[in-house]
Amino acid sequence: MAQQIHWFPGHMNKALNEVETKVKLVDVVIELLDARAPLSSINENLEKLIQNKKKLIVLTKIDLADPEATKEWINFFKQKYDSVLTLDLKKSGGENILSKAVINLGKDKWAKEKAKGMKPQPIRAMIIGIPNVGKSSLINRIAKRKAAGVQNKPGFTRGEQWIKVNQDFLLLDTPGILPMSYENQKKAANLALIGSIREDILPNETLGELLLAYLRNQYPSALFSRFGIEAIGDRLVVLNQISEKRKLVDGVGQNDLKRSEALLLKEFKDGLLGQITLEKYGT
Ligand SMILES: Nc1nc2c(ncn2[C@@H]2O[C@H](COP(=O)(O)OP(=O)(O)OP(=O)(O)O)[C@@H](O)[C@H]2O)c(=O)[nH]1
Ligand SMILES: [Mg+2]
Repeated sequence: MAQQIHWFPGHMNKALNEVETKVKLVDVVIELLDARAPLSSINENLEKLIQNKKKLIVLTKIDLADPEATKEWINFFKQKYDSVLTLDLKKSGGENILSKAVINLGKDKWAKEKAKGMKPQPIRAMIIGIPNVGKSSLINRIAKRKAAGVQNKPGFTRGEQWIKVNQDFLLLDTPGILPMSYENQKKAANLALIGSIREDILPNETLGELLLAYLRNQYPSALFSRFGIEAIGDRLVVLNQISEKRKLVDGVGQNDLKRSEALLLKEFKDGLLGQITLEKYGT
């Protein structure tokens, strides 16, 4: 790759410390992963911080992901984590499923409290995830429905706001944001393609090249149907066809392949190429 991606350990440590402080307040950590690139959107450093917490994995943006690939990811994560579910945050209705899953994970805690003769306390949870994965959308959905329940609970760290989802479930109203480490170039590229890290961190040309190579290999039908391409040849053949179909020419009337590549990237990001998953289980 033409350009190395740099990341900043100091920045990462600061963010992890912040998350670590918040994690201490909760029983359940809800980690959001983008269904289009779930492994790339996992933060491995986080695992160390939340060892003794229950973890609920939520795959977001399933409306944009390949449904077959999502099924396989669900099976994979079920073996690894306490609980897994998918949410399309563009639609309502997922909130109850989330609430049930969180309460289920808190049952051990209730058993312990009962054994000590205590009244079972609500399960406290927080949402974490990389930029753009849907943290605020999920919190807003829950908070809007429960606007009256947003409150400052005494006994918790001052300044922390809790959303009373129901009598058994309190959600911290600020999510933990995890910056990514860019050590792994493939992961960084996936994160740029799903909009979680800035595109200019990678040379645009490289991103476009990676996307096109992947689509030619895994989703040729998306290229056929979106751009009316007749044959999937090599990269230049495809870019030339996109230029022709979309009438992208430069000043001297030649096919503008750079603009074709930029268009491909943009339309992928806007979900116009259909449901596409960038990393498949087992590959
Ligand atoms: N198609 C689709 N878009 C979604 C979904 N969830 C969130 N989005 C969109 O993704 C973008 C980011 O969502 P946010 O909820 O702001 O994500 P966030 O994790 O809070 O992002 P940061 O605050 O930047 O870390 C928004 O444009 C949302 O509308 C989903 O399930 N499907
Ligand atoms: Mg947000």
